[in-house]
Order: sequence, then structure tokens, then C-alpha cells
Amino acid sequence: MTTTQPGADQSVSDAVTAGSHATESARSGLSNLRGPGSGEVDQQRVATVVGAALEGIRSAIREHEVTYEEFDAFKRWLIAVSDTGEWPLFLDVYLEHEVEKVAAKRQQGSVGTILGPFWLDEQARLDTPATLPMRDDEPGTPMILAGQVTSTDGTPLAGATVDIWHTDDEGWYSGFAAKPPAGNLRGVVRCDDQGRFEIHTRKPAPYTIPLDGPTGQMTQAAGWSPWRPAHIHLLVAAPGHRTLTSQLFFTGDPYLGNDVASADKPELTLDPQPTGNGDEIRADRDFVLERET
Ligand code: MBD
Ligand code: FE
Repeated sequence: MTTTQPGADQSVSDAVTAGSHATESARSGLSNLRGPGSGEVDQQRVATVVGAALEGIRSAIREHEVTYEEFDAFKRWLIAVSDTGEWPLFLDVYLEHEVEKVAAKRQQGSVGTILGPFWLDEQARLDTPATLPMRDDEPGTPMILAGQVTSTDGTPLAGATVDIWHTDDEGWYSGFAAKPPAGNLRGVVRCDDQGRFEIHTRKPAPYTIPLDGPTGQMTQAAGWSPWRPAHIHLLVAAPGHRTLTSQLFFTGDPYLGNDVASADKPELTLDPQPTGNGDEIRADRDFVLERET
């Protein structure tokens, strides 16, 4: 698999473009975000978790009398997931939500959800009120997202940042699709001394996972919807506090409750209202961060 600059080649498929960039991002960026881990391997933990995962697959084979033809198709499918770089996509769509719910059991503060495969490090750093980097003629409804970041005890968090990324009006992520320029509709916004932020952007569109790659093809082969409701990704951070990973959705979205990534939650739905300035809309949302112990 060769990696290319985002947007540099139109010849490869959408799945390979998105997949290869998500694989590179996962390889290089995520340890920054979630920490390196201890590196220790506990034999009992491996035996328990890997053993249970394998037994889940073996029991599906027994129960549904899987044939050699199906076993060979499964092998080819797994190889295609590697060849297209879709491991981050497949894992984040079909498994991350369970890991997130396990983590959430021990968390306080605002409700979060999964990170997904399309976060990028080192995006534009902006001061509030901020307009995300966008094209001169960026399509879509102008939207303001505003709010305040506080600690669980109510203290406003000066120095908080809101890292935000979302698709354009056609459902494409910059950095992972050929069309939007690098950095489009991504930024890290620094809040004011009261932890307040105001971000000017465009309302994102619903998103379908690439249909020309193995994850999308498996999804469609099963008759499942490949769509995610329109969403805005966020990492809300402040000194001394656990970084909140979240997403925000929109009331009335046809894919709410049928998210292929099972990441939507009722607490995360926005209901933006017209501001009276052209077709601009505005949504207000505060975030509460848990102090790091
Ligand atoms: C996305 O845009 C996304 O947010 C997730 C979690 C999975 C696939 C595509
Ligand atoms: Fe997303």
C-alpha cells in the first residue's frame, strides 16, 4: 500500500484513499492522544480476552455450519481489509462503541462517544470566536456552535481547547477524501478566560462509509445501512482534566438511531435555530470535564 498526499490522486478508489490515510493516522497519531500504554502483556488477560473473541467466532461457525466456501471468502475479506487500509474504519465502525461504553462506566462529566478513524493531529490553532478553515465558496448552511467548558465543580476552564472536525456539505472529510483541501473544516479552538467558545462553520452532511471497500461491501452484503447521521467530532481538553471525546448530531436526521457506527446517543443531539442572519443557524452546547486524579 502506498500512501499519497491527501487529494494528490484521483485514480485510486475512495476506500483506498480514506483507508490508507486512516491507517497512517492510526500508526502515528493516536498514541499522542490516548497515551502509549504500559507495553506489558498479561498472559491471563490475553488468554481471557483473545480466547473469548476466538470462541465467539468458533461458536458462530458451529451454530451456523459455516462452509469452506464461506471460510475462504472470510480470508479474502480480511486480506482486503489490510490491502485497502480499512482496519481503522472497520474497527471503529463495528467495535469502538463497545470499548467506549466500557470506558464511560468509570467517567464523569459530559457524555462522550467514539473517536472514529478521521481525527488528525496538528490542525489550525484558532482563538475564539473562530471560523474553521474553509474554501471561499464552502457549500452548506452556515452554522455557529457555541458554549462553555467547565469542570465538574462548575469552575469555568480558562485554557480549554475544542478540537473540532467534520465533513463538508457532501459528506467528505479533508485529509481522507480527494475533494476537500487539507485542513478544511478542522481546527483547534482556544476558549476565552471563561472557557467560552464560538465556532463558525458549515453544517455537516450525513456520511456513508466507502462502498467500494471491504467494510462497506460487507455492510451492504448483510443488508445493513452504511450511513452515519451527520455529526461533528470534538475533543474538549483543559489542563488537569480528562480530554472528552465526543460527537454532536442533529435533531431530525434520518439516520439517527440507525448509525452504522452505533455512536449516536440521545444526549448528543443538537437542535440549531436560525440566527436571522441569512440562512445561518446556531447551536449552544456546554461541556463538563472531569478532573484528572
Ligand atoms: C466516521 O465519520 C466516523 O465518525 C466513524 C466513527 C466511523 C466511520 C466514519
Ligand atoms: Fe465521523
